[in-house]
Amino acid sequence: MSHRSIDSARLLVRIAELGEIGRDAEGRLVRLAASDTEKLGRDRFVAWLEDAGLDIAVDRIGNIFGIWNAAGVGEKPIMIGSHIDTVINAGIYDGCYGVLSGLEVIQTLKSQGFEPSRPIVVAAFTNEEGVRYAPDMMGSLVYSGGLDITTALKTMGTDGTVLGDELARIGYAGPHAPGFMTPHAYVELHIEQGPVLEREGVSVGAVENLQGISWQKVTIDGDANHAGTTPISMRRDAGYAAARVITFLRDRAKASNTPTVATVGCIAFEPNAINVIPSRATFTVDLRDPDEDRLKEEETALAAFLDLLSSDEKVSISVERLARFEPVKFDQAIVRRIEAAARDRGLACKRMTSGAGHDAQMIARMAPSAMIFVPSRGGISHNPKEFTADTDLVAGANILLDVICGLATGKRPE
Ligand code: HGY
Ligand code: MN
Ligand code: MN
Repeated sequence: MSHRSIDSARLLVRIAELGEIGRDAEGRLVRLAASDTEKLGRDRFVAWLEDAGLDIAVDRIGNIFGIWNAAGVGEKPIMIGSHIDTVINAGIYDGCYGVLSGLEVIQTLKSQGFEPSRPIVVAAFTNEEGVRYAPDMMGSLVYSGGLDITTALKTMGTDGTVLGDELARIGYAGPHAPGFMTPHAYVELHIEQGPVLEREGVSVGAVENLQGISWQKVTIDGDANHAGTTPISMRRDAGYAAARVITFLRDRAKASNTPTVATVGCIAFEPNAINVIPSRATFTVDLRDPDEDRLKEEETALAAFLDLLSSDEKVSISVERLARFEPVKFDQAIVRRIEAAARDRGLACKRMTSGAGHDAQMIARMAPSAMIFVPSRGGISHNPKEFTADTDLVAGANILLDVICGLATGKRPE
């Protein structure tokens, strides 16, 4: 059976080129949401959309859309999306692979004279990573009505900036109301960012659900005091208390025999001096579980431990919620299309749960959505060592092509 195929060279060249945009003095890839480096990435993506002859729209939260109004203008479009913002010292595939593959699919179909029954759109959502402005997946959350746009634009970043000001400063505070196009269907292609596909030698993941996410910021206040003269029994040591939380979370997750994961990714001490007992420790807690009840149990257990700790260590503890998303189930019909497309191409395919958060979990609030995964070498991501083989990148993009063809004609892929 002959299959359509994307222009693999064009896709791979663009992934590599975008992966070089936004590197800092140490060569690290850092394109935090609404930053100057992210603007460079946005500008490059918009230039590619223009080259492809697409209509371009930007909404008030800075989401960028390339629209192929081939038919059924104004009808619900088929949307392909992901993100081009990154974490700190990122790999080059997370998010960018899905956005550039969406553009590639549209350009391929246009060049092959394909006549879709409805518009096809590629989207780059703002602030998927949530590193500078919490919560993560913010642009797609606002787009799908999960967060009020005015509230989102007022979000204060970890650097004291305000998201709305930064979007205006980089020229991406667009005119369109978030949600101005309701997708007929949404498909996101993404690297797995985990070890499963590679370990099982499977080329394609048909992602049928995504785990719940809980982000909190914890502040522990004790007393600064002299590191040499203060007896252990007299200390109100915020640093030591924070360390007890970190080990509590790891020990609990490890002992749980469930998929529960817990991460303390950011931590800061005050006054942060070698010979001063920390008066304050501020850190983040990222809890995840595919089961909502278990995720709630983890949050309750943490709260109880913090209560115990505050009396044990004579410190005061406050908690701020940064993000909370329940587990999401994706659209079974689209998942079946992904499996059929892999089968038709003779590729092994496995149904999966996503451990990472993605824009698809937000767009699933407004349209049938699902995801396609391709293997990550060593399961590594959010790390410059992030890697997916070209053959897997191309295979995933061709699966996306087939799924979009099927959705755009209502029929199975050719
Ligand atoms: O946090 C996540 O899972 C995603 O990378 N934003
Ligand atoms: Mn991502
Ligand atoms: Mn990510």
